[in-house]
Amino acid sequence: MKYLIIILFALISCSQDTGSGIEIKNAWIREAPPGATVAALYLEINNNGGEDRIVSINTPVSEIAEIHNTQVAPDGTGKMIKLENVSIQSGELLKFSPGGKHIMLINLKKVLKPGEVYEVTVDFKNSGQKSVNAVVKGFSNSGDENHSGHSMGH
Ligand SMILES: [Cu+2]
Repeated sequence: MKYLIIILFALISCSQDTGSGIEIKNAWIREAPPGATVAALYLEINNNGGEDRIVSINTPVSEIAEIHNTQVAPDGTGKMIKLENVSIQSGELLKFSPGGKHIMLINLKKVLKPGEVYEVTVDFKNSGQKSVNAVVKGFSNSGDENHSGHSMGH
């Protein structure tokens, strides 16, 4: 019995080991109809390791991926600001979500249809490359109608 418990513990430890403490989850891309040149990618990065920094982001669907922040001016219009060298503190949950920080996929190579899944790779300064699957969601079911004007402002 003791032997079995040890094996179970080893299995649990294994499955929870993310290598560096960085975990990327809830990744999704907003659909891009024919003719669109940009799309927004959203995800969450949970850092259970030491302080780290995002070096670059790559996807198979665009030539460029930039980190942007949306700032709403007093007149209500949204403006996007490019962020460089985004750091993530130890214990931080960094969220990219509609109306705030997002990853802008620029020079799209293809049309993005709801339900499609693409592998996104984030390159961290200390933790190296981490990949996650991002699902494409349509405008109607992404649950953020209030902010759609901001994130589509490109
Ligand atoms: Cu943007």
